[in-house]
Amino acid sequence: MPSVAHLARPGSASAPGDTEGWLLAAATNVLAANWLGSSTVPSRSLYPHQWSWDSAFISLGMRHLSPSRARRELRTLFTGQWAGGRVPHILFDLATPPEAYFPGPGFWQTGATSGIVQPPVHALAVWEVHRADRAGSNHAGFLAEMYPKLVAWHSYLRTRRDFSGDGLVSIVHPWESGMDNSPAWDVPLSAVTSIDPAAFTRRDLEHGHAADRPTDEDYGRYVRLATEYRDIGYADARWLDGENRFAVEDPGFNALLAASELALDEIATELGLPSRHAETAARIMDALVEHLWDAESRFFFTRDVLTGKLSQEFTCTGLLPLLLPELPVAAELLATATGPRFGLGIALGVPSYDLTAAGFDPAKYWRGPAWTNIGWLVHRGLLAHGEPGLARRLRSDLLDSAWRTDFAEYSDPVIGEGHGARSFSWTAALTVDLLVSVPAT
Ligand code: 2M8
Repeated sequence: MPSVAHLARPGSASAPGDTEGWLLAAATNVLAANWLGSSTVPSRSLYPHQWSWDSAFISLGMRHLSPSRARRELRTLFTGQWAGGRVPHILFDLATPPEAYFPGPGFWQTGATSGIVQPPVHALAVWEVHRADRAGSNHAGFLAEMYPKLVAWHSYLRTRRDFSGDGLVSIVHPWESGMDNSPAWDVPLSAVTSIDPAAFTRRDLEHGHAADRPTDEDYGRYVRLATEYRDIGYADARWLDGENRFAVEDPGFNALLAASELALDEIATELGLPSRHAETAARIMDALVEHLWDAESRFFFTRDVLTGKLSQEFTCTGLLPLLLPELPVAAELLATATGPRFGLGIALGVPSYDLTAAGFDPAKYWRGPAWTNIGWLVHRGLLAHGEPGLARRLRSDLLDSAWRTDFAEYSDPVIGEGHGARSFSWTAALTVDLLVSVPAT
């Protein structure tokens, strides 16, 4: 285990009975053990490379322990940025054996990255990392370095991925949502022909329980989509031509883009630059409400761009617009969040799927379990909408879960049992942030 001495916060040594101090030290240990030298792996076993949105969440916790390392995490990720602004969802550690993860660099054929993306949490992370250590960040020229990269990243999404023309970004693969196996993708994915599972070797099953992971048939569809996208050279303009396509507007992805535009506005102002980012954020929010909000269900659904249809599945991505402080339907969305479908205030964390749905499964990947990153985002949304009591309860659940499950990748929202990888980086990092950022009253 690498030494964590240099990551310890001053005054954070735990005393007898100091459970939060103990938890902070344990989370710090996880982050130290998962550090590769210039970035952090989500998990040593299951995910041995750098993942895009994981790194953003990791930096949000790391900023309290070592702001320079948090900056390094984000800067490393952006070394994988493509010329057109795209930030790939994986930056491969080429020293890791190719058989450690599938699909690896040999599959994507782009050098050291994948070709798809993940939700744009990065500007928000860059801004928070900067705020944690303004002097060090200014000295390192962090904001000035990151701002044009972030602008190019958002511009790629907003110009190349607005397939409907309605001002919303589409994802071309379930993996792009970060919520891979969500029931929200079942209908659009059913139009995709699965590749014969014998044609590739799943590495995820070597580490996770097969019953908790996506089925072979769905995995074959993931591989089919990635192959199709790769084979047109990742050319978004050509994506809607042809068969075996997936193009979906995801409320969580777009809400994070809007929240990140608000962060870009703060960054531009700090740099003394003119900014239109707040207007852009407002336009994305308006498009979310106009096209993905269902007033009768009081929920944001995903929209299949190929059929124009809204999904009817209540999945946690529909809660993420709560991140937007000006959201005009926040009260209605909060009513859904605290109702029987998500049980906020009663459930342990934020369930990834409707507790009342026939297909709810508390252990299956993104089909029911609670994930710390979603809990952290909803916690932020609750604070933005004047719900400190609910936020406090959620914070306490998230910390409790991290403690009991050894920083599990995800957990059962009913009985609290941990699932997936343990010593999972974003669980540890966001635990640090919850411990340090919000007073435990
Ligand atoms: C999971 O996704 C990867 C593919 O990107 C996988 O299943 O192999 C998701 O939970 C995703 O949100 C996460 O970023 C990634 C690494 O933690 O794992």
